[in-house]
Amino acid sequence: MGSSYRFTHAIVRTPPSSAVSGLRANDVGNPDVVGLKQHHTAYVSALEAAGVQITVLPGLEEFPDSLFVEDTALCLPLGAVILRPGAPTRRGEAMAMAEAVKQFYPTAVELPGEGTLEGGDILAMENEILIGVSDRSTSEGIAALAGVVSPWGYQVREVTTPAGVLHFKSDCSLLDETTVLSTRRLSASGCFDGYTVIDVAEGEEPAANSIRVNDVVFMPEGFPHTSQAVRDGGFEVVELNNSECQKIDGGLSCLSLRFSPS
Ligand code: CIR
Repeated sequence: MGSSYRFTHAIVRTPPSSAVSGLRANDVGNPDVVGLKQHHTAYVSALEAAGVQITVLPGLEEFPDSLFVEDTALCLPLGAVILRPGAPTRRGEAMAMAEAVKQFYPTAVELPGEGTLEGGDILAMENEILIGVSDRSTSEGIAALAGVVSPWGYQVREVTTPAGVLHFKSDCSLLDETTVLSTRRLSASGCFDGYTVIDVAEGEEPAANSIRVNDVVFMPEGFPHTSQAVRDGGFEVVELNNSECQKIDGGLSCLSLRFSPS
């Protein structure tokens, strides 16, 4: 138990200066790169303090969104899969990540077929993996992943991402084996029936993208009602400033690949 949130290692990528041109659904202004890098440094320190050994890769200037490493690979205890991002400008990021992943998983496989799949749509629980179809991830990509992870003991369940939401995990996070944090617009679909759901407060939707790492839940700063609800659920919460990342639709989960190879 706990394999879905107990991590020994993580891979991150320093934000490139080109992140000012990162993809975004709504333009609320460019991120401040100095602030983005400071927040990233604090994020890395926080993961280290939670007991994770971090590999920091250099930013890729030719890929403005390359700091969002979560979208490029899925690393489970028994194996890793190099994904195929649905955003055409992000395709090359996955191949750039393969080399780093293979240091930990020598037999990492590339997602078979032609479907697309971004890690932001993948919520890996203990025995099942929920994957949201989105503008970035297709049913074909999800079916291909299901075939790869089945021998590793996981069942994949295809679910839907709310309209207008970038990724499935933009709206939810795993808190422990049986508990998720979710926006109401997502949990209303019934996809978490059987799990305990802690609701994100109305108007605090970006707080849904939090991460449980070992004994801590990392949450973005500025969402007091939701962070209190998570604390009231018995979890230790550490808040991190993610304001610049949010301008290019990035949450805390996107910034790392977290894993424990067995
Ligand atoms: C993108 O649109 O692809 C980036 N600007 C944000 C990616 C966020 N990744 C994630 O939620 N896993």
